[in-house]
Amino acid sequence: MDVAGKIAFVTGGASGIGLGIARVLVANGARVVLADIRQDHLDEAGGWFVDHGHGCEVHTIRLDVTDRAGWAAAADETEALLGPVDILIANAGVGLEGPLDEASYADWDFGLGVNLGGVVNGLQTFLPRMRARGKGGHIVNTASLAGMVTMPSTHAIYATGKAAVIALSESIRDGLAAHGIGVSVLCPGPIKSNIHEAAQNRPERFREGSGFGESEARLGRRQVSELWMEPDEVGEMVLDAIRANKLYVITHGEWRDAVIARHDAILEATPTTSNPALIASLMAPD
Ligand code: NAI
Ligand code: GGE
Repeated sequence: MDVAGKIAFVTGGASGIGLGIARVLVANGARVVLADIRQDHLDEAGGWFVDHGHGCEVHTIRLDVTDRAGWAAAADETEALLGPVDILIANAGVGLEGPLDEASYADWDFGLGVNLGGVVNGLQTFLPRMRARGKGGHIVNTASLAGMVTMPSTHAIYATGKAAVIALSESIRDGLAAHGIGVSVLCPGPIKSNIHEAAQNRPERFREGSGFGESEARLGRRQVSELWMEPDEVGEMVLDAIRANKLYVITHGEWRDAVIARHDAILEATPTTSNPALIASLMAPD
């Protein structure tokens, strides 16, 4: 599908990759809602579009992607102001990391709640609306290369959520294709962004008992490297994936050997023997 004249809803749209995607969509004729938990990011990003003559094409909504009632309200607000959503970019995420031994339930709930739950809530909110309208659409979920390769234990929560976003995106594709809705999963390597601000993006209820305080404070002092990719370049890759309904968007080649190593190990452990009747036996009767 093309994006000109379409309505896009971008979570985490007020910073980094989400903002890069939003800029590219607007430059190509879409109207965009930036949905984000951070009011400071929303004000700055909204101001940028006004300054660049696109104030009318962009609307900002404060949304915590773990808040299901908030999702319904944001979808209603979007429909009332701009019209029904054609493109969902479920991109909001947090780069939490820390020693596995220190991880508490608050850290697991925060990491999986935002990075996986945010994508689930987006799908549950917008799929029925897209379906009822019957005009198709496209869903882009932001995962990470960290969901494709074997990660160190400091990133267990992050990798768990991102691998799940990849599996979710892969498995919904056939069911959504039947309704003319495309699906892409974005797996970036390092991109210039504010991902180091995880501590500032942690909703109040996930703060008590966190074991990641020290790691999050250290991450907060990390500098963005000039080596990392510009978010607008990611936006162009996402635009191409929406237009051609490409499943995987992988921004970097640096982890190619790690992808091969993981898939080789999986194949190595997979028997070559099989009983053709076995898979058919799993089908439930009508
Ligand atoms: P970012 O921090 O610059 O942007 C993320 C935006 O999401 C922020 O504006 C933040 O306020 C918002 N956000 C955080 N929690 C939220 C919540 N509960 N509800 C609504 N909005 C929320 O970071 P970046 O890097 O642009 O991250 C976007 C996505 O890209 C994330 O899912 C991240 O895991 C993923 N990613 C980032 C990579 C990178 O190198 N920057 C690489 C691979 C994946
Ligand atoms: C740029 O900063 C980050 C971060 O702090 C956490 C996660 C990520 C980027 C990304 O999702 C990717 C980078 O490609 O995840 C990795 C983080 C560390 C090592 C390897 C990663 O992916 C293969």
